[in-house]
Amino acid sequence: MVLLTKGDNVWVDSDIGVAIGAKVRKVTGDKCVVVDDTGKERVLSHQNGSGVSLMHPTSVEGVADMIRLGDLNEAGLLRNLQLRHKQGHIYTYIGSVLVAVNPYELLPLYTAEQVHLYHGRQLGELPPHVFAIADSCYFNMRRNHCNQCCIISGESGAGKTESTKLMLQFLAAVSGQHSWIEQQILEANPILEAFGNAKTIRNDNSSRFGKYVEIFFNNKGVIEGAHMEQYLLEKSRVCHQASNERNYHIFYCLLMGLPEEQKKILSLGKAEDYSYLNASGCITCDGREDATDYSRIRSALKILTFGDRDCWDIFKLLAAILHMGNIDFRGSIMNNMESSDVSASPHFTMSAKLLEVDTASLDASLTKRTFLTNRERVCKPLSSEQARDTRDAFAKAIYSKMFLWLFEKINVAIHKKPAQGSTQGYNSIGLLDIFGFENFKTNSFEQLCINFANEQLQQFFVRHVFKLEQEEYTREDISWKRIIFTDNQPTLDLLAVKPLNILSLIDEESHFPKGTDTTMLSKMNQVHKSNSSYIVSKSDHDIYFGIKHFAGAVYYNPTGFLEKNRDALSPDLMGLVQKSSSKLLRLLFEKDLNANTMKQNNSKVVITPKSSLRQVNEKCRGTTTLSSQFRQSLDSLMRALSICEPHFIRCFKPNHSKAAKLFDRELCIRQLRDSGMLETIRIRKSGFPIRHTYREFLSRYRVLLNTVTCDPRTEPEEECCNAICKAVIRQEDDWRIGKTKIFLKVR
Ligand code: AOV
Ligand code: MG
Repeated sequence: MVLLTKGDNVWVDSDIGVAIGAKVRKVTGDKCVVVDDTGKERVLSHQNGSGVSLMHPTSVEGVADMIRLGDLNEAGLLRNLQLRHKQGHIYTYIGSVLVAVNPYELLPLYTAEQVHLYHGRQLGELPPHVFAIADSCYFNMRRNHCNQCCIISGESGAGKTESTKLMLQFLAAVSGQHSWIEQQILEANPILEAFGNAKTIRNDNSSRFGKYVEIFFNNKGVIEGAHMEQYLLEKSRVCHQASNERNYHIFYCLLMGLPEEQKKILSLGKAEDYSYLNASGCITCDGREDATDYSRIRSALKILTFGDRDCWDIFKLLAAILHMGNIDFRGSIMNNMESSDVSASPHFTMSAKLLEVDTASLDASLTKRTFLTNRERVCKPLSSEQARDTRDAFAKAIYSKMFLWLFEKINVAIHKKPAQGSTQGYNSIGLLDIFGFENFKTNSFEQLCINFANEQLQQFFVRHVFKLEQEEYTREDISWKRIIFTDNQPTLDLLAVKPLNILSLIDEESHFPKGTDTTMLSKMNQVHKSNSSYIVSKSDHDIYFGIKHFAGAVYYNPTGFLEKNRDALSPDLMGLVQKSSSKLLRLLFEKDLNANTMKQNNSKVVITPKSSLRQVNEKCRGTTTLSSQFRQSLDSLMRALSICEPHFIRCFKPNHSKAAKLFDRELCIRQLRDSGMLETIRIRKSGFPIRHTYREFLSRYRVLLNTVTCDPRTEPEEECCNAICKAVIRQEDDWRIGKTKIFLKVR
């Protein structure tokens, strides 16, 4: 045991496998009493004191930039975050990466004075803050005339969406015009959150879609417009929620906020009345005022050019979805085949009325399904279970298409094309707030897509921080300590790059008429059994497969994968939509309807009762699957990000109870590990993050050059740079002269 005296700060072993800080209280003989950071008293002796070491002074008080930590290990990072969290400092830097720990309470950090304070300051000049990152984006954009992006990551409930809103608030404030367009951009949020966020067990306001917001600035640094991209709304939530979770906020807001007379017209009652809302055992959400939110959403809709008529049409469809959820079916046997009938109910009649279709057509399209093959059209009755699935598929489709339409309409409102010929000088700042890594008890197709997106972002981060950095040092031929880092490329290869990768296998099987979830699984097992990122199903009866993600292994249940990926409505429902008098409903399905008509015209239609259900062909569904759409939009996102100067915010969730001032060490160490923070810090510390070409450097720091020793008119630029560094920077190790650039360390 190291020799200790009273008052020493030390590291001692803890039960979660990472050392914890402690203070020496008493030393008697070979025994030593310490109190650890959790307030627990321990007695150390020679027997159990082997893991004890003295704490570096930087860890005692904590540092604002963790690059400065002397104890550069997990314990050091963890204690630093914990200490700062306790002191009310939720923000900490790792070089230029911001770590934000969710405070779960309102802090007085986001006032107009704070905006003013952080505007125009260098990163690190003031205490770490999300505004400092926003200002850094703004400053770099204006100085370098280069688009910026900020990638905000972290697990569910860590604070990504709140950080995004704060960034936006800051940018709107420094843009300084208080213009209509700025207000519109800010007001888009309440709408998107109402329709795209829900209470989950992890987060009372969980975003169930990803978004990338790009804000356009003119050459005076004033906001001119914005564009938003959305990724993969979780549509299953419209029909089912896990226990204690809620459907999308908008449903509850509608039921609580809509004036009585309008509710009457839509025949709406209480949330408890609807099976799409009452099955999860959770109707209200602490801290949310659904009625107040309703007015907030109404006014936001107005600001974003949704007229009263638009709103009424939206509400009608939302009401239709709720009524549809209450439609039930009775099973029966018809011609030796399972079939079903709609049970008569006011909900059924109301659904038809709100969808503006006649009851007979609605009935038929929910209880029968037509299959088009190349030669014929076959109409099969559906069992009551299949009819329920069809009903749910319709409700989900209406909702998700409505969400897309809202997005598009908002984009039209906030997008202002730069005036002709003035595109020069326009730059943008993009903010990415995407769903975090997910690993639930049961993981399905949605989790696979979400985790795939997170792998891509992790790779982007890894590439930016590690790979590109190392490559540049090699290219510039400068010496430095090589860092071993975890590269998640093998997992990405398995998911989407290698031939017969997981996503393409899923896609292929979705197009294959005879494909089922089981055939898909057995192909995956067969092709990837020896891939070290793949976890093969344990036996032929085991239905799970696993993927080793950068943030841990996830086991997926492939049941429903193909159905979800095909993402197609029956031709009967498409026909129903086509016949509807509701303009909005037809508009939502416009693209699908066009595609569908083309298909119908191409097929000769013959009805033979013998045709099997199996004879489904992909021509009757859309040819683009959900996963390929998602991949395309992610690809274009990655391309967009790759031409920006990136900034990173890593959000941390301090505890699972949404409580202020509570820091769960075990939860936080996992997040530190998953996000590769220790490696980030190591590379930042050993690397040279500031770099300039010789010319840039000279033009900036020429004043520091003692022209007696080195004259830029006669000496090469390289020599002059070196001379400046020698004169100004004391430590030899703090700069490097590369082949074309000069590299500097941060201190
Ligand atoms: P997420 O976006 O990362 O989760 P949110 O941004 O929705 O998480 O944050 C969750 C909740 O934490 C918020 O509703 C706030 O109550 C609280 N919170 C977060 N950041 C702050 C802050 N800076 N100040 C005060 N409270 C905060 V998800 O979207 O579930 O992955 O899908
Ligand atoms: Mg969110």
